[in-house]
Amino acid sequence: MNFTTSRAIFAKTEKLIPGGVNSPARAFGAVGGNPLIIDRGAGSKIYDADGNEFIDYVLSWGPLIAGHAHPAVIEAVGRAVREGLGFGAPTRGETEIAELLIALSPSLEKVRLVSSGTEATSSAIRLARGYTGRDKIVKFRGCYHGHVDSLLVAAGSAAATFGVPNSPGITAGCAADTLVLEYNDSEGVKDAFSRWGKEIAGVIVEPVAGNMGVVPGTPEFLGTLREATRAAGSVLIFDEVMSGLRVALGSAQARYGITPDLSTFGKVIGGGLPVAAYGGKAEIMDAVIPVGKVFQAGTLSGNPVAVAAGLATLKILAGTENFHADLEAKTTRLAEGLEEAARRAGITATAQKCGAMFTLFFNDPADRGVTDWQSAARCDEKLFARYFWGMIERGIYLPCSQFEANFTSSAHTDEDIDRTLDAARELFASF
Ligand code: HOZ
Repeated sequence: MNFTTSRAIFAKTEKLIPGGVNSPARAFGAVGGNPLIIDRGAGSKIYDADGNEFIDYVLSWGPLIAGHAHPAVIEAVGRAVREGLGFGAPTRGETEIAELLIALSPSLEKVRLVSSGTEATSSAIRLARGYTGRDKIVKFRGCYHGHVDSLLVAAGSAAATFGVPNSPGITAGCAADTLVLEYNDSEGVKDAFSRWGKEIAGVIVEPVAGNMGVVPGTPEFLGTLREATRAAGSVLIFDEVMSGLRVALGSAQARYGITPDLSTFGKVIGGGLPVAAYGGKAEIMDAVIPVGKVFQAGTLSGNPVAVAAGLATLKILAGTENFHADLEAKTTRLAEGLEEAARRAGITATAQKCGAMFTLFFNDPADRGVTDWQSAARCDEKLFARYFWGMIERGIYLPCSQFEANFTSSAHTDEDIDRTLDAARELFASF
């Protein structure tokens, strides 16, 4: 495959933008080489600056659950653009998307739109503190909640990929009220609550972790969080930026049957444009300004063009029979097929999935799968890098880190899955 044009453009970009990327997850830091410059996408495929075609399992890091440039989404965005790019005033679309999101999500009584997952999680944390009048927040090692100062401690995603557990620039004071516990460790949760329960404002957790690769929370762990927070009067926050509307129409909270007090959304609810949200119990949400005193604002919050993309996407999900069941079946065939291809070649790998997200972990043979950050960190990243580039050479575009989730869309066909599995079989046989 020829990457000459991508290389030339990236060489220039590197001089203009730190690392040549506007977000570190895209930097190919863990796999080496240069990121490809992507020109366009259609359905399940993307095309780079050299004209190479790839089946895409990044999907803009999750939002494109209906594939690239879905006609209904493009039509809705085009219509919105022609009516004006933004007003800084309420619009009909905001009412419609709030109504639909609340109808689909078991825990939502009220919701506030923002523009990024980071804004959603930082607002939810502030709200939990403002509502309870307490300071401490619990997070879990390997979970990532955007680049919120107080949560960028023992974080997953690019922070894990680049080995930056705590970023310079975050004051000790800012992170002092963040308690870091181990994911899927119910005893650790019980212990922390027995010591500090009455000081804990909230617990934030990815119910299906996607930022150390896909590591589903166990029902027992998530149930323990629900019980412990309820007993202590703390706010349970499900960060569903990645899992929201993807692992089920009602998100992870419906799949697990556990109702958090607050939830954050992003990615799928924007359909590829910048929409995110936080919401939950009306009593807590009414602590937000202008009803309450907890401040949060944004010029682009609820932008009509972005909302049009999100709303069109939600209507596809809600209006297509068996949307999630079909997508999950496709994802299962792919994930299990990749694991089987590795096994046949004598390579230890475990495919973990939930709904339409999965990760093939090149895990330590001594571990029974990946259940927390420790077992994720023991994976063979060098082998992952060979897998990544081998798949690129075969026309398959994967997330460029062992610690990220792969995503599927309704645009991925059975033929796409077959081609991906054929590529993996050929590649693993060559190792
Ligand atoms: N939240 C994304 C993956 N964990 C990162 C997206 C990006 O940086 O582009």
